[in-house]
Amino acid sequence: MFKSGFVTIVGRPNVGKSTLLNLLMGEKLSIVSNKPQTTRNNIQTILTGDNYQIVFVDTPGIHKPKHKLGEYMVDSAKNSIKDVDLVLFLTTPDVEVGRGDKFIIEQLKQQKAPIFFVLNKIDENTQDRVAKTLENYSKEINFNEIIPISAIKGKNTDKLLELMVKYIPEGPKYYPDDMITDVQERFVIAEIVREKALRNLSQEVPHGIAVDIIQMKQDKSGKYNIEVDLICEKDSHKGIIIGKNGQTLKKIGETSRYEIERFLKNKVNIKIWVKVRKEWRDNSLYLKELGYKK
Ligand SMILES: Nc1nc2c(ncn2[C@@H]2O[C@H](COP(=O)(O)OP(=O)(O)OP(=O)(O)O)[C@@H](O)[C@H]2O)c(=O)[nH]1
Ligand SMILES: [Mg+2]
Repeated sequence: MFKSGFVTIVGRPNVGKSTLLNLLMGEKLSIVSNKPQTTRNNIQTILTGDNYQIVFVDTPGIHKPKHKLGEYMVDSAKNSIKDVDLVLFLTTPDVEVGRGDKFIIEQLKQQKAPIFFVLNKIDENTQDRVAKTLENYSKEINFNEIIPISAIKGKNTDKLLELMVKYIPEGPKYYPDDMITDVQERFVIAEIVREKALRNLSQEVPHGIAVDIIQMKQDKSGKYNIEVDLICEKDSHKGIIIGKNGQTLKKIGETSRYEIERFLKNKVNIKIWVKVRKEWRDNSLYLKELGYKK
């Protein structure tokens, strides 16, 4: 019997949704950083086994939006729980159920699919804390399964996969075996640059950053010439991104190039232009242009 289904991963920002997705896929497809609100779009990936195919949806962290971009992100995540076969609700050991998670649980109560309570980051928490969190969350809603994991260490994630296969229905293979994602090459490249920017910048700047690919050409030798706009919100941020003697921008460029080369399996030349667009996160037209569509 072949089984297939859509499985969405939801939770607050920074709980490790994208880390878990990458681990399950065995490949990095969704960017990860230690800053909340890293993922901005629903990212669909496809895991095909001998007797199953799971279509995962990684989603932006659900939070209280402060601008139109945030609204788009939260709407994307909320919409992902409609019409799926299984929901993975991810959180971390916090003992008390916070307001953010209470809000998500309210959303989960309004849908019919089975829900797994996946408690991540058990590697950095005591057993006692894990146990108390499990107990408190279980009072809020009836979960079909409760699975403590560490996405970074790959702890208990085999068990999680096994349970997912158990819960998804009998169904067809939706996608060919070799297809692992529905996102475009250009999207992956823009995301890699955004990740490197997030990782090389301090707290204040990253949230207001976007990446727009303005050119991508391959020469005869196969080498890619890529030009991107790195968009920020303030002149002062532009200075921070460029850094002293251009050091920060150089580092963003080098680390991006390295990873894009691995992704494209070809040599890459990358030019990054830093641009300021005041309050772009509240500009509908501009959000559309960047692919954050309503
Ligand atoms: N210690 C520990 N850290 C983890 C684990 N899983 C993820 N992290 C870290 O948590 C941070 C956030 O991880 P992400 O995967 O980007 O989290 P996310 O839920 O996708 O975040 P958003 O996209 O912002 O909603 C990163 O610094 C990860 O390295 C884990 O199992 N243990
Ligand atoms: Mg993420």
